[in-house]
Amino acid sequence: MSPTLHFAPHTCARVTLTALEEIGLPFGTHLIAFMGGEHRKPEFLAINPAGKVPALETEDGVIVQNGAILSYLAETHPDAGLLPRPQDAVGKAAVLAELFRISSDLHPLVTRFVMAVMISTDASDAPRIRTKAAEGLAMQLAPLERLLSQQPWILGGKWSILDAYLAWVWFRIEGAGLGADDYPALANHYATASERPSAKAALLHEERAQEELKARGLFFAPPR
Ligand SMILES: N[C@@H](CCC(=O)N[C@@H](CS)C(=O)NCC(=O)O)C(=O)O
Repeated sequence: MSPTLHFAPHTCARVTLTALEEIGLPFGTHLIAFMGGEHRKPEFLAINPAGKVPALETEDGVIVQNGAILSYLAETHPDAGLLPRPQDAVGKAAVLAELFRISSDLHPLVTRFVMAVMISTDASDAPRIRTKAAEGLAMQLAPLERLLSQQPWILGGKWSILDAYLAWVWFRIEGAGLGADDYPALANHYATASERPSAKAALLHEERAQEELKARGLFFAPPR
């Protein structure tokens, strides 16, 4: 059975799309139209009760959470080179630390920075939420900027799916107005990561999805 990815364009599901493209085996996609409220409909909640993409249906069941999906795919496709697989506890922890740095520290800040209106019931709070998120981002991005000015990829000399995750983070925050001037290494990392064939293929899935959304009158271009 080929896996099926439930996804929406511009979202963090892009990271899983990139991972599946990197593996290179057939997979299906199912577009979740946020503007149509499909992420809150019973059909999708039966797949992911949290109402979030990505959700990957596999022969082993449904896997949710980017970090878990990426670990699962790296484990089940060891030759795809998604993540290194050190055998020692410290090595494993080091890879997990980078994964959690992006998924637990950076990713929630992206939501606050890009879509501050989703964080409070009072829309007038949005500028303060965004300012605070920008502070948090500056704190989190500084060490990554230093790291990537010394090495091409997060884990050293070799690309990993963590680079695709960071590239998505950059895509969202830079598109939503975070100034790139202080982050030349991050901007360069994004440009290089975007050249990878799997990254281009993931964007093609998104483009097709956007066309479908337009045809259904459900197109939405969020602040990236
Ligand atoms: N921690 C989750 C976050 C997933 C997430 O927040 N997905 C967003 C798109 S980037 C979503 O589906 N949002 C819809 C919602 O929360 O209602 C993961 O890494 O998979």
